[in-house]
Amino acid sequence: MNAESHSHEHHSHEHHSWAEPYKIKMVELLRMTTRAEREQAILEAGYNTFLLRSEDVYIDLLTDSGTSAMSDRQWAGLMMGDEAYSGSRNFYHLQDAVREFYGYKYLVPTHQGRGAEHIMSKIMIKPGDYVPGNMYFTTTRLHQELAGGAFVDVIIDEAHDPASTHPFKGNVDLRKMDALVGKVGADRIPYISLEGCVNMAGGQPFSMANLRELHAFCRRHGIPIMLDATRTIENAWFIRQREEGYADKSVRQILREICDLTDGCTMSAKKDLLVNIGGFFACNDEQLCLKAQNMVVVYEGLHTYGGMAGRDMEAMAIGIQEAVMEEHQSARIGQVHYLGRKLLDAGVPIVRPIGSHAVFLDARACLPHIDQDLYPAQALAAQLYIEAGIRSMERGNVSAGRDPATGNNRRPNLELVRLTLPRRVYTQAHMDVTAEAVVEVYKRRNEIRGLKMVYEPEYLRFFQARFEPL
Ligand code: P71
Repeated sequence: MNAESHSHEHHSHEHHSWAEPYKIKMVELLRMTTRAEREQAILEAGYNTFLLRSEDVYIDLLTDSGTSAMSDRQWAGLMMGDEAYSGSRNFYHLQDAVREFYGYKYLVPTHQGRGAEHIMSKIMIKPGDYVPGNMYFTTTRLHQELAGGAFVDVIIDEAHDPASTHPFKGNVDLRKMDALVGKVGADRIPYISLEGCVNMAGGQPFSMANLRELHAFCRRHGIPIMLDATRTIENAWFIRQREEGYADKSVRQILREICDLTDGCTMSAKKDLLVNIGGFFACNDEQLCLKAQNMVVVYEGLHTYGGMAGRDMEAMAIGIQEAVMEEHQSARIGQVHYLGRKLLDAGVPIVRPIGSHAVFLDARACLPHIDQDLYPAQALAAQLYIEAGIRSMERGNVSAGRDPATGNNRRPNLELVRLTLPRRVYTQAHMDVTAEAVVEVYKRRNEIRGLKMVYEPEYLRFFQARFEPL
């Protein structure tokens, strides 16, 4: 099955437009800069796009995390915030929405995704445990390691190949799971962490068929499946588009079907759920919930707010309802694919198939003359900023960090620059400008040089590392 086959794409265009199902009520003015100003700004930022001031950015494609536009209904929800320390009505609204749309019985709110990961890792992982996952995510793996666990990658090989057009590159390789159970024993595997629209693989979904197989395998071995639900609604949309038997099911139904095959989740609500801040842990097991509730009061806040304001929980409850709307997902992912197709048509190497939340430039293919330890993706992201004031994010050797055993850079196969689209924020003309800028940088790729890392923090180095040009 080819996910990008032409007949398929024409079909979806003929039957429903993916134009925006909203209109614009308020705008935020952007500041334009000169090339000289941008050269100075990136120099001061140590060639790290995380260290730029947002006022120096024209089109901000750093992340889709907390950067989406809330609707008028969500803003109205903010005014209904119940800021009581305990038992806020907004908590109960959120719990009802999570029960209705995700199906998990128990909800423990947290300030954002990594807060939930911290709590889940602490209550579920014992030192010496192994935690399989369909590719690492930076914060997820760090919390697993800090709890004494070791992450084990069990995603299919295709996910590590930017050119593979497998329609479900987020799938788990059951042979890798079986080998891990054979090697360490199921009792040293506290859970498998399953991510939808796998971020580090390029926003690649898993299939329902794969999840069903994984579910059967895990039941046999008594291993819980903990979902990283951050972009699961987007994953549900891909299942509807690509998987046999799902064209007539709603995103909402598919989401429930996914969650019903899992035991709980962590959530960064800053993505799918259309809010600027928030997250949660959810599960079906009462004992596990009690442990999470007890841990959340140590690190986040009381178990009915977990670091969020009441108003944030209300905006999230409303965001869940908007996120499962078909026309929302179709416009959201449609816009990502519009940008991706422009770059493919121009011959720029990107991760295929085009994913959910971003277009990922293949920096290794763009800049084969730069060794990976001179950080080609970091250099490419800096050049894109200088070219047009567009901010992107390195997702390669800097993000992957060092192997704790050897101390060497991990040198991942995927050396990528992520152009991430906030939801409901930018226009088609912004996509055109972005594509033109990427093509300009690509044309002069042979002149781009690598970078030397001159400051390296201990944890999650990509956020604060500084570089100098060679
Ligand atoms: C993204 C982010 C934000 C981020 C985090 C770390 C490095 C760079 C950027 C956050 C996620 C995520 C998944 C799948 C958990 C988190 C943590 N993504 N799981 O993509 O994508 O959530 O940021 O709310 O703490 O830019 P959190």
